[in-house]
Amino acid sequence: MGIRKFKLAAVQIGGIQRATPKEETVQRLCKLLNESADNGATLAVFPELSLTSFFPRWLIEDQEEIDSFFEKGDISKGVVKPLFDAAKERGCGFVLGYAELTDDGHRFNTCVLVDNQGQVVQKYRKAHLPGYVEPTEGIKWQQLEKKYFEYGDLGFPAFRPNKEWIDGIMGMLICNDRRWPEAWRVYALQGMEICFNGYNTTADGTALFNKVENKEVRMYHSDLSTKSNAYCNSCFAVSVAKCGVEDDQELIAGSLIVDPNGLVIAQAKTEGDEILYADIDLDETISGKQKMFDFSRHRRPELYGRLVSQKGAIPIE
Ligand code: CDT
Repeated sequence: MGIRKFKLAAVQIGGIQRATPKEETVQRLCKLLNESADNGATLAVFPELSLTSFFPRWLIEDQEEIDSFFEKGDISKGVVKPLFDAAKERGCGFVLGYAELTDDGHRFNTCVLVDNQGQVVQKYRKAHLPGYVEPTEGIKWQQLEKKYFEYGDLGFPAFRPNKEWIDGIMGMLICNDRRWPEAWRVYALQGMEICFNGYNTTADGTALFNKVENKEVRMYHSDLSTKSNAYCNSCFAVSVAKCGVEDDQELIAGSLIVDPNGLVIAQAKTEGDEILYADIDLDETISGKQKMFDFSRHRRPELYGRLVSQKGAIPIE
């Protein structure tokens, strides 16, 4: 029988510089996983692109250089193996974001959930890719995720990990996905009780996105997305940042763990490596799912057709 109550560690990490060897970064992650386990955590959640700098900020033309940011084939082998070994040795699973290059040449912004036996339980590939395919002229930092990655092709598959470990229904999102309520709802319609989301969100969005999107507003949007979607889907939500100054560009921090009422259980205070802990009881999701958000009694799918039949807004005349 698995557990419904467990200690979770949200492992915020400070910037990873382009020049840092991956082996060094993996050692840093191992140390943080070991510290999480020392403090009783059963699961440690790392952010999006936890092995490298956030390379979509640059226009890189050299294919070998692009490839150096990706992990090819089986993620449990190669440079990340020490983290898998640590998970098994310490009985502490993890969620890890990385750039995936498949054996047949496809590229995704991916994360995996690895259990306490060091086994990959589930993979998720980012569905909502922000930014552009082509660089924007006249700005210092690009957002070229649409150039380097393909759209995730796995949908939003909720999953139960190894039932000898945590007995709950989980889902994963990556960064920009957290801003799209549809993604959360598709998971919630599969009974999701906890959602993991890693992010790399640049602090200054005023040049490329919206002139009000300074660091403070971006932090607010990040919190708001996590809290509101946790509440409306009656699930725990764990949003974890790669943050601080990375290759001269600032990323927001503010990692947080939210309960099914949308209330913050823990939030990061620093802009660097910091582990947040929360005692999760998955049964706390039950009341919301049986009352306010009892989908089977209250949802009106017959009125929601536009959600799937239409992509962009079509303003009325
Ligand atoms: N990495 C990532 O997805 N970043 C985006 C920045 C786009 S700005 C709205 C994010 O949604 O945080």
